Amino acid sequence: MYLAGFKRGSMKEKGVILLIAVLTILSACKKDDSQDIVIVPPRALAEVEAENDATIQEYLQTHYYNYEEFENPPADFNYKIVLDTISGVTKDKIRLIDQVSTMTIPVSSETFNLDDDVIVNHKLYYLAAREGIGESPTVGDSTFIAYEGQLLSGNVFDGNSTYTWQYLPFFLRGYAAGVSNFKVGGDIISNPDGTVEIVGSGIGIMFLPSGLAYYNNPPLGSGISNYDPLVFQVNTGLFIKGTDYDNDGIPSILEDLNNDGNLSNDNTDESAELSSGFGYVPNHLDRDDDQDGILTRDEIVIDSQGNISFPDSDGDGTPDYLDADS
Ligand SMILES: [Ca+2]
Ligand SMILES: [Ca+2]
Ligand SMILES: [Ca+2]
Ligand SMILES: [Ca+2]
Repeated sequence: MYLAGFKRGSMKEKGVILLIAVLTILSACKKDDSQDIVIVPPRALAEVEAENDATIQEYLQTHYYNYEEFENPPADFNYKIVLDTISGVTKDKIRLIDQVSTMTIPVSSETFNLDDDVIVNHKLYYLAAREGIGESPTVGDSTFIAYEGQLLSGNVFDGNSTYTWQYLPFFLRGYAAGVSNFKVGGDIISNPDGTVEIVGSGIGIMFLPSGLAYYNNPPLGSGISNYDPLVFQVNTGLFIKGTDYDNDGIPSILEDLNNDGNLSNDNTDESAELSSGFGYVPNHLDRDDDQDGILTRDEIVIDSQGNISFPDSDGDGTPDYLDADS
């Protein structure tokens, strides 16, 4: 699975994360050993974004999907979104560009180690072919989902047709954002062959510019080239509302302190972690968010209704769980 940077599992120790970071660095080094090292700096974010957006728009203007099958499903319909070119006999089909919704996501050039320090708005295009009957996950939730990733050329590079749990912050930023637009289903039906179906699950598709995907660093051997826009089709089955991945009492989405939809850039104790050799553990994975030796769970109050409050003992405006000196 190329999508995953991490696998779901118990990731309670900071050491595990550090180990993953080390392994990632090791594998990055290995890649370079086998060839002459030519370091090509990433292209400017604004330039790539404009180019990707034009490419995606052109695709959306010239393609349609099998919306008629979704409107009047044949008995044996598999509820897969099929994309095709508009031409000849299909010239009257409704273009994707007239059916998609968009969301705008600011991306910092820092994300790709560019030092021009700019924020570039990226457009993500999405469409629900079948609206789910449930609620929508946030970008901080675990979702039970089936997906398929393809390039605009139609080449499929990744996918899983059965539902698996994905903790969205571990996946591509654009993918998590796209999924958060879709609704999940309801009851679970177990099939004799061990697979499950979710009644009324959501079925949707999204088109991501590379700045919300792999940019200049696609997985080796994936068939994805640098700066390729990606298309993901998803079937959203279930999600865990208020997922609290580090189990510190605070739902992951509330650990996105700067509220930018990216959970990996909120790390209250970053300087303490780096100086103590712990590595970088963002708040949504950190059980002691201020590194003061008192677990976050013991620095917040959760009442019998599940409401969370954040005491600020020294009244300095920083709640105790984010305050290393109180
Ligand atoms: Ca954030
Ligand atoms: Ca931390
Ligand atoms: Ca935390
Ligand atoms: Ca504290």
